[in-house]
Amino acid sequence: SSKSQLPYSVRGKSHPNPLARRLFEVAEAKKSNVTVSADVTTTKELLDLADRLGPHIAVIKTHIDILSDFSEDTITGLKALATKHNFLIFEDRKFIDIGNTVQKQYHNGTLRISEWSHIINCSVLPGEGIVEALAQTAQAPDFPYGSDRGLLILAEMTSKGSLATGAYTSASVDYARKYHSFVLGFVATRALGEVESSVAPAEGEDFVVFTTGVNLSSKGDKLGQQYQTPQSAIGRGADFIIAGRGIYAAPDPVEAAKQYQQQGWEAYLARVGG
Ligand code: BMP
Repeated sequence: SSKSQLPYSVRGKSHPNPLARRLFEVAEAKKSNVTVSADVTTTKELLDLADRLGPHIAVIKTHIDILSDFSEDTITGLKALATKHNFLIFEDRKFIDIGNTVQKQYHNGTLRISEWSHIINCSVLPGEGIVEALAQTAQAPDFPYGSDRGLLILAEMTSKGSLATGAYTSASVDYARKYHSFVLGFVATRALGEVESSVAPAEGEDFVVFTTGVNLSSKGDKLGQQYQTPQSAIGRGADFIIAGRGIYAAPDPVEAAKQYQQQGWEAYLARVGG
């Protein structure tokens, strides 16, 4: 956004969304814009990774449905570590269905995502109703988790041949603007300020950009993933960089997390001129 030249501390103070304020505060306090994509398959590995990497990350991104042993202990453990290390939790569930279904997938259900995940995301393939439905659930007067929840719209994807382009990406911006009290921003490969939208921006609009597919040592994988470096992602407008295998599959994940933290932070400082 046009705000991307401003320090997180400034954006955090003026942001209308309480969770965005918290996100920027966490980044500033820990000097980290790293989200680790903790794509491991057991609760023990997940909690162990979260505890070891916790000091170096702003957000942990989960795919909770790849755990072979998801239970109450997963939720309790994750929540405790988020408090211990002051990071936020982002369940990368990519909701993509009619409003009535996603409300049930988000709130209650087997995975109880609304109970423990600060940030969720969705595709706008189904149209505006998906965003409306998730916002309605999280903003209902009897929603138990208050204003501590927010949505990222999956506006682009990093995989080869992605169809999340053009009119799809424009609609992502439209719905983000229309539901800006619940939408924190985007998962995208760049800032989307220039994307054509049929909805006018609110005054002071400041969407947060999370960029996946960040890796320091690889260009991609054999299944179509395409990587860029922290410098490249932040130069293109990422506010938070998301790295998975680059960190958790490194010989020493803690050292790798520190490296992404340092490079991500230096690229951010260079961008804001600090
Ligand atoms: P890795 O850094 O190991 O390639 O992992 C990338 C992570 O980001 C995965 O969890 C994947 O599901 C997610 N992701 C992605 O790679 N590209 C996208 O466009 C959107 C994603 O959520």
